[in-house]
Amino acid sequence: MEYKNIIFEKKDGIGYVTMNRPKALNALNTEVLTELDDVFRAIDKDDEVQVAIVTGEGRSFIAGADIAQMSELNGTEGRDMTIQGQLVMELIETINKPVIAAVNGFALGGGNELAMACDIRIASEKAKFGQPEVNLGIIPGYGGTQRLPRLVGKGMAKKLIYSAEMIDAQEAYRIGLVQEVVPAEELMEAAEKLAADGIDAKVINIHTIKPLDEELVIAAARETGRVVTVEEHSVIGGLGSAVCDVLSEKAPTRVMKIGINDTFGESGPALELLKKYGLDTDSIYAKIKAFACE
Ligand code: CO8
Repeated sequence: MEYKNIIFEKKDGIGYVTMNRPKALNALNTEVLTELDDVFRAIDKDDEVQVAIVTGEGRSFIAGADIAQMSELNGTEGRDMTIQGQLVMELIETINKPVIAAVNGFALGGGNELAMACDIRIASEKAKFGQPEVNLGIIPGYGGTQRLPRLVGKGMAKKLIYSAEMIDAQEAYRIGLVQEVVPAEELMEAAEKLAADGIDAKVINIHTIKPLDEELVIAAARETGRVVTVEEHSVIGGLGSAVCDVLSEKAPTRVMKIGINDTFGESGPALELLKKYGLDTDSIYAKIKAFACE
């Protein structure tokens, strides 16, 4: 497919997806969503791409769904565009490769939702985040009502969604929406460094590490009969890949990532799963520590 609104390049194992509709602050219309769907399907299948980085051309990452287009849609078309957006976010979240959002500017509405569908978010100091949909009489319909609370907690997610407040990169970092803030001129370098760590780590089981969705975790646990936890922030490099590498060679099991709070909290589905399979948190934790020491 020939792209009009995005640029796709690959270099040294990294696939770069650059949103390229700067006059509309890279807003997502149905054509852009179709192109994103195509490019992420291609990335998923492309052996030359091990990690993807999404960023935006100009002063915006993505300023949301295209308001001009939305205002012209009838109810059925509006529903179709909502579902199309949801499917693109789900695709990004579940492809077989890590996806890093390098947020250069506005990440609003559907733009923040796309950033949240990525595995990791690095922000430029100039980035701004928000879910301003309520100002338009709609909701964060591309999955933001689900992904935002998972990242920042229910209370903070509701505060952001109800208020439509726009926050800066430091505040986004403080609440856990982004994992790193860097000066604007260092953004791509920082994202590339993270991507290169992922490539070096040769994470074999990234597909099974990626799912955060409880349903997927439960399904995979049923399939494998085993649960191994990996600390949330160590998907690329560090403890996560160490556990991955060791387990994939030494133990015939698949590795999953579960939010650390789910796993070690006093209740929750992950703990129930551990119990169900006769595993206790202490032994799992000891196992992870042992692998990390090797
Ligand atoms: N859609 C279409 N065009 C946009 C958008 C957008 N989301 N955002 C900005 N633009 C366009 C502007 O219309 C303007 O175009 P033009 O030059 O032709 O007039 C150009 O980009 C530059 O924008 P501004 O002049 O407004 O630039 P400012 O620096 O003054 O302001 C802002 C920048 C603050 C980002 C401002 O443009 C803004 O508030 N944009 C809208 C942000 C927003 O509300 N986003 C949420 C959209 S809704 C959404 O994402 C819903 C997703 C889920 C849908 C599911 C349905 C249930």
